[in-house]
Amino acid sequence: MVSSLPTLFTFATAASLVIAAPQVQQRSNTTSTSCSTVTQRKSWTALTNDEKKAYLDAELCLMNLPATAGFPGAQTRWDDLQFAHINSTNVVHDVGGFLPWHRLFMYTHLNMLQTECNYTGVQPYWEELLDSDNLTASAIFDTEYGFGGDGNGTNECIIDGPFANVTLHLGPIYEVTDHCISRSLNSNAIKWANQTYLDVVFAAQNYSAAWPLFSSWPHTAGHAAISGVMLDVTCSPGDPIFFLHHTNLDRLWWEWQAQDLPTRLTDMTGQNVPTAEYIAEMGIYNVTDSWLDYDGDNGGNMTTLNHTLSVLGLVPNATVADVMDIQGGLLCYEYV
Ligand SMILES: *[C@@H]1O[C@H](CO)[C@@H](O)[C@H](O)[C@H]1NC(C)=O
Ligand SMILES: *[C@@H]1O[C@H](CO)[C@@H](O)[C@H](O)[C@H]1NC(C)=O
Ligand SMILES: *[C@@H]1O[C@H](CO)[C@@H](O)[C@H](O)[C@H]1NC(C)=O
Ligand SMILES: *[C@@H]1O[C@H](CO)[C@@H](O)[C@H](O)[C@H]1NC(C)=O
Ligand SMILES: *[C@@H]1O[C@H](CO)[C@@H](O)[C@H](O)[C@H]1NC(C)=O
Ligand SMILES: *[C@@H]1O[C@H](CO)[C@@H](O)[C@H](O)[C@H]1NC(C)=O
Ligand SMILES: *[C@@H]1O[C@H](CO)[C@@H](O)[C@H](O)[C@H]1NC(C)=O
Ligand SMILES: *[C@@H]1O[C@H](CO)[C@@H](O)[C@H](O)[C@H]1NC(C)=O
Ligand SMILES: *[C@@H]1O[C@H](CO)[C@@H](O)[C@H](O)[C@H]1NC(C)=O
Ligand SMILES: *[C@@H]1O[C@H](CO)[C@@H](O)[C@H](O)[C@H]1NC(C)=O
Ligand SMILES: *[C@@H]1O[C@H](CO)[C@@H](O)[C@H](O)[C@H]1NC(C)=O
Ligand SMILES: *[C@@H]1O[C@H](CO)[C@@H](O)[C@H](O)[C@H]1NC(C)=O
Ligand SMILES: [Cu+2]
Repeated sequence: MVSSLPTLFTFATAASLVIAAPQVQQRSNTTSTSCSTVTQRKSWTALTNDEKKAYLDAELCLMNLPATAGFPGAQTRWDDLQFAHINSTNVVHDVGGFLPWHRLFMYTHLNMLQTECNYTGVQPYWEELLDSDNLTASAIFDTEYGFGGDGNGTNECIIDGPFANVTLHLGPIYEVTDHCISRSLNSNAIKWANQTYLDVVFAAQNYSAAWPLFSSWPHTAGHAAISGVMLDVTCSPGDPIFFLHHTNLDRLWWEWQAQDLPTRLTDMTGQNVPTAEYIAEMGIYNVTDSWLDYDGDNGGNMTTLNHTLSVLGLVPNATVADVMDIQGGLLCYEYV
């Protein structure tokens, strides 16, 4: 019934398909003490052309601002942002902190757009479910009000849209090289974002069961469907579609949390180091003891609410507890 998974980004399969209709509860407002101005996050297709243009221009702005963080090889603020992901890859994938860290990373990216590029619009997401039957028809590939289309030619560089001539400086994996944004659209891979797989994810009754499913299916879907830079486990944030994809994944995690908020605002677990198989398959670095000393899990090998989330200072360190509620102390947004 469900197809096998590609190697990259995957490490778990569901034993069985259990179909359940997601039912999102109204959230209680009692936990949100310091969230007063709730900003909206919207589907790309819900933005006006002017709003789309403002977002695309803000991304280009980050790509043109000079690097300031001192990260090796980084030349632009876009590189700085990408480096935070590259350097964290081996502690934020194949681990329980995968979803919380990427939630903080989405916050970091939007914060940079707002504070450094004067962006005042919303964070959009790519509603992949709606494109799961016809990838190439997606509005995100529009050449004027989107991210441009497929790669073309030997290096699969994109050749149209606002990012056609962008030079990335980091990647592949840990290398430092100049290269284009590449893509190689895969209409089969986007099917992992379809309702069949979402039903399995949403049937999971706890975070322990849910996070590997989120990672395997809706997560792999967008990465493998775009492919090229997006399929590079460390460097995928080089393609701006990454942020629409991961905001969508964040939305799905939130909808899952919202099915049982009293429990799921604090439901956290999962290994805090990737499996040796994952590290070997991805070709990423082993996790060092110095990081384990700092991870906040109190010497244990499982992710706790006290687990440290770091984007290397692009925003201050946070804990998993800080990002469990999208309308908690640090975060203040809703999905519409
Ligand atoms: C928050 O909840 C309280 C009771 O639980 C309710 O009286 C109040 O109207 C709610 N406020 C908002 C803004 O929804
Ligand atoms: C992170 O970057 C530093 C250089 O700033 C490097 O020494 C270290 O090996 C990197 N770690 C990982 C896990 O990529
Ligand atoms: C943002 O706005 C400020 C104040 O108007 C301006 O000085 C700055 O150049 C703007 N930044 C960008 C990247 O446009
Ligand atoms: C996908 O959408 C495109 C553009 O709207 C259309 O030309 C094509 O026939 C569609 N393909 C399928 C399989 O529905
Ligand atoms: C690549 O670009 C050439 C020239 O613009 C075009 O003729 C060709 O159809 C493109 N191929 C793909 C796969 O998009
Ligand atoms: C990219 O470069 C080509 C060739 O110089 C040019 O025709 C095109 O307008 C450029 N596109 C963008 C978005 O800058
Ligand atoms: C989702 O995609 C799988 C193939 O990966 C297919 O078997 C299944 O029928 C699709 N589900 C829906 C609802 O289209
Ligand atoms: C989590 O839920 C799954 C079913 O989704 C169940 O099999 C498993 O025992 C539960 N694990 C814990 C730790 O509660
Ligand atoms: C964590 O440590 C416990 C106790 O040593 C062990 O039983 C368990 O398998 C470990 N879990 C992982 C994911 O390494
Ligand atoms: C990671 O550690 C394992 C053994 O613990 C070793 O076999 C492997 O070569 C190491 N990988 C890297 C990339 O250092
Ligand atoms: C929480 O993490 C910090 C380091 O980030 C550590 O010093 C502290 O002991 C941890 N607290 C608990 C209760 O594990
Ligand atoms: C943030 O956390 C990282 C570990 O993830 C640690 O190396 C770093 O020192 C922390 N930064 C601050 C300012 O505490
Ligand atoms: Cu990632």
